[in-house]
Amino acid sequence: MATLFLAIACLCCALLSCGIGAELEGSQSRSIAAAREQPYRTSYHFQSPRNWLNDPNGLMYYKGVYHLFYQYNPHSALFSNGIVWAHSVSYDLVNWVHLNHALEPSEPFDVKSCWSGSATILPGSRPVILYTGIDANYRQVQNLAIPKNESDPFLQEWVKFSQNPIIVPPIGIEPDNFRDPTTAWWGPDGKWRIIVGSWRDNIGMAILYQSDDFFHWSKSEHPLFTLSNTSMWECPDFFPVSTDSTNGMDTSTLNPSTKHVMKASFNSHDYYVLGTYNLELERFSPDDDLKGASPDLRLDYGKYYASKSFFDSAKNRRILFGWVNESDSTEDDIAKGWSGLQAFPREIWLDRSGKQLIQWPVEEIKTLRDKNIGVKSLGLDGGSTYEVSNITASQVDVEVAFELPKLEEAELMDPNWVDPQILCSEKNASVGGMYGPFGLLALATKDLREQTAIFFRVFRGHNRYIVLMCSDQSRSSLRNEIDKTIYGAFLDIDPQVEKISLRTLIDHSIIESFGGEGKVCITSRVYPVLAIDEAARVYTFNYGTLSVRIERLDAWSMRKARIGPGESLVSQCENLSFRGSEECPSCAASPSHCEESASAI
Ligand code: DQQ
Repeated sequence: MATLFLAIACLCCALLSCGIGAELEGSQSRSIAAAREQPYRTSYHFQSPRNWLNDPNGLMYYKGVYHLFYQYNPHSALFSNGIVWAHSVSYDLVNWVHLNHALEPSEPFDVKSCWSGSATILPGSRPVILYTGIDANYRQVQNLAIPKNESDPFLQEWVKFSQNPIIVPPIGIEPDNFRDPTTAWWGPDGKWRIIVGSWRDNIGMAILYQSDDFFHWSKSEHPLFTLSNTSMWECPDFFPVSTDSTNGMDTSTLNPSTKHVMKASFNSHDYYVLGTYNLELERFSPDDDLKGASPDLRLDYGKYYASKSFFDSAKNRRILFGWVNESDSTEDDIAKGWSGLQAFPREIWLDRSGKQLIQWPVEEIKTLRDKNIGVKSLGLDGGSTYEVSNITASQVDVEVAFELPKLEEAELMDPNWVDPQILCSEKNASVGGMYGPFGLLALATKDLREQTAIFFRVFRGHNRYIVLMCSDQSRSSLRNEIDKTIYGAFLDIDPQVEKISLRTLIDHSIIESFGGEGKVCITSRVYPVLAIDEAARVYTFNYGTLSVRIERLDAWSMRKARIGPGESLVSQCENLSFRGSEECPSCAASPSHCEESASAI
């Protein structure tokens, strides 16, 4: 532990002695001016200071520190060759410090780019990274990197294995359809296994590899999973979830109380299926069909891609990160000077039904909660809105639960309404129904000319009620030239026994919504022209003819997370209570790589 504290102290001193802290803080007026020039930068969602960002990579918890690596273009706000693994560290998944890039294109096996991959912590607490290199011939090959110094909890320097690549595209697979190795899992037979995403003859697949030593890998006879009529399977993730608790499990856990999740990113979405993994037979048997279409389970029904999970051994939970792209134009991204952010980290576990996953923002988000507004038992008549006032509506965490007193009067479900996204578009927020639309209007102007409606509708089906959840961006901005797709999903709850709950994280240009206590997640990106900063408002609304009741509503103004190169790890540590009796380090030395740390990003 002493080594850890010394290492932390070194890094803090590096940051502090560079004087970056002062530069970051700036004067209040400067930051207000910056906010006006950059109304879409987020306050508590992870972003890099500038340029292009995409997939989260190599997530891990190591020696008291969370590591987020991510795809990053150091030269532009757009994607191009030369992608690196940028690297940030955190004590709490909320506040982050940017470090030097962990991997940059440099060798024949990754000279064009260092693409996505994963971290595995080998026995003896030894972290390794597997990543896809784009080689000199634009082939996608799998490479290995190890930390230069395992005693550094920040894992600042990485060494590429001299015998890379360790896996090349197999016969029959095009060299540009072979990427994104997963975290490895270890079997009782002493073998490591990974999957690599691929595609051939219109079939997406997770190709399985095995190894005795992590260096030599052999391809299994058959892929672990295939799916016809999809695009390339990117960023697969394969992990166990517990059937009898909400605790997370190490990726290698396999016992009778386990189900496995197979997740892949394709057709612009993150789909998953639950199933049973038989290690001896190397078979994954899904509980349901995955079709790559609307009835499939998705981690998020909005804008969310290339997600990756990891097991957090500190808190026995599994955590998910996902990339949220822009919805504006390339020209806008160049003008903003940046593109892309990470969704707020979510804890992920199996629902009691065993039929789907639940996701919820990690509990550490509560450290950012500031002023609270609470409302109890409020009736919302048809056609009414209610403003949640006296909060920072551009930067807020809202939880609300609705009761429907006369469910039997809900309108009838048409059996032809099978696609929830189409239904949300046809019955958007301006189309009145009986029960619904009701929900929240986020990033709205006072006259509601700009608004993003996150709402529900409830229908009466044959022998059950059907709840639809939508996120309607069609009026999110007075600007036209941005993607305003309306998203939607069916929410598997019974409104006779459960309240219809919604939690929404609003952060300037991102709106992350969790319906039914995390059963459905919908993330959207919006670019209001007027509903920015202090001018933004948040309302609850009910445009159905039947009244609904807000059982409770809580909204918290959110503080800004400390994300940047100049943040002091010492002060971050001091603000945390989860470290219990452990003392925070004191500043002792100033390491030589100080300037590099500051200039890397
Ligand atoms: N992004 C990476 C690839 C991956 C894709 C390149 C998914 O490795 O397949 O930046 O967004």
